Amino acid sequence: MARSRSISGSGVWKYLNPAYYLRRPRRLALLFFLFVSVSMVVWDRMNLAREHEVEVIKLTEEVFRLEQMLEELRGVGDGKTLMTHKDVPEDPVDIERRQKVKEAMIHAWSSYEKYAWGKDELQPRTKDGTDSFGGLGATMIDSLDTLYIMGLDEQFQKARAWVATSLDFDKDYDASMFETTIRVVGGLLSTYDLSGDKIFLEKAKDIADRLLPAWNTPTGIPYNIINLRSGSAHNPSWAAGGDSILADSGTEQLEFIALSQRTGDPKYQQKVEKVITELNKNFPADGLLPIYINPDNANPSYSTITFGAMGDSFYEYLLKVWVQGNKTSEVKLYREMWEKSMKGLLSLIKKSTPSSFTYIQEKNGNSYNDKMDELACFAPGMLALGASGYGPDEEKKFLTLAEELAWTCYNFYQSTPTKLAGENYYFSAGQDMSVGTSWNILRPETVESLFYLWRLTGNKTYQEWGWNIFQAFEKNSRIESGYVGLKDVNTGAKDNKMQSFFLAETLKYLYLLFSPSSVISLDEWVFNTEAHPLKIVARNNDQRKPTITLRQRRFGGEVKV
Ligand code: DMJ
Repeated sequence: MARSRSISGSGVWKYLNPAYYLRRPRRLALLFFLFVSVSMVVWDRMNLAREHEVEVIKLTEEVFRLEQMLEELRGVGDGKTLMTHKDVPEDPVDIERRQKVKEAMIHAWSSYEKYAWGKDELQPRTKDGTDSFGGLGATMIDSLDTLYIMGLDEQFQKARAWVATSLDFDKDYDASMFETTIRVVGGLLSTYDLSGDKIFLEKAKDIADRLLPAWNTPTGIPYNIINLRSGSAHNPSWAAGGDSILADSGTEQLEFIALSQRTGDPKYQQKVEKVITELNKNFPADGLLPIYINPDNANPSYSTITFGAMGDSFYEYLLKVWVQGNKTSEVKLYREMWEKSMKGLLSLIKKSTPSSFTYIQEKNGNSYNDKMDELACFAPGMLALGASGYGPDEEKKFLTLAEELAWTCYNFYQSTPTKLAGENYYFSAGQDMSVGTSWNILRPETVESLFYLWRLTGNKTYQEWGWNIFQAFEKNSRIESGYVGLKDVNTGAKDNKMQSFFLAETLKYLYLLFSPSSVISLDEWVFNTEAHPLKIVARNNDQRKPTITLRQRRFGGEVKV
């Protein structure tokens, strides 16, 4: 009795006894119904949670991917794969290398900021600055677009503030109109094209107006030195008989045409185009001009013909004005002159022995000199850029020549103990190449050509060569307070200057060598000789293409596309 009372009496235990339900089928049904309902609710909740989880994971991945893209747009990728606009996954090695180059730029820039703020150039070993260009903040202006392209926003904004408040061109200083044009006018215009910020255009106009009197000569071929305050111009005393230098006189077309396009004032374009029409009057069949030209009668003086110092960028600009002018009939003359010059270049091509390195000789009258400047290493890039304007056979021929010359230039670096190139090389029979002037001042020409060849052929070898050159700079030229040149590439002895073109050109081309081709696309931009990209827009009288309106852009945006 006591036992049965305890079971039947316990309210809980009786519900666990199956017999209880067998005797009460309705309760059994209710219980079954309850069980199914609860199970369904639980299952539903769990499913929902799982779906949410998947959704959250997807969203997190998407956020991560977008963050990566944003980082890349700002130029601060962290080694993760990014799809380019063509949906081609980016090589993680490229991203890593680009990051390393960017870090080099940060080091160069912060050293300049710390020791030489506002000065033309940093002297890293004495930790001070020097005004080698008259106090125009050459490194500051030369660096603006590199900072912008690399997405170094904070540094860019600080430099912009300096330009707005402290950049003053009213200087009683005899400036090189060539250096001032390519670095200052070019740097400011490029930054305007990238950012849409009017302050850069205003400043570019200010300095260009100060340079304009240099073209007031009987022929329009400019004097190469001009006082920024008085406008009084002359040629350097060391140039033959007061002549103008070919490269200095024929390397302003891109910048001044761009300025006319952006201001709507034709006077800049008129001045610089007159130089070319004047030179074309007696342009030789081989398109090669000596480095000294008389500004009074446009006659070339008996002097060296070279694709190196003092000749180089004249030929570069003949091609690039054609590119800048959308390759239309308006600019046909430039292409024609350039093609003539390339015939002349072919006549200077020779092979070394025993290793058959292709090089460009120099010429004086009828005698040839087996010497090539590292400066002439811009030529492979130029040839690659211009090759596509020829028919298929010529295109192939010039592209092949570009690749052969690039190999020679790369070996200018590889052949020295420091793996950095000297300033020029001699080619004696049986001895291939040997360094002449043995300094290296952080020049960009070879990496510039590697950049073009990589962009135009897609051959990764050029990236490898560029990376090796970058590492040699890191090893030999990087010091705690910036980057220095070498007095001698054989010993590694250091000089005391961080050239502004190291930030404007060398590091920019290296960065772009490891960037997707949509970053400063060669279809939309043309680089001036100081590596400042200028947007290709319709020429003023070209009706075929609508004018592209430059507009204010978000920082770092639209540089890529
Ligand atoms: C730069 O100022 C320009 O590239 C110019 O065309 C040649 N010299 C330096 C770099 O070497």
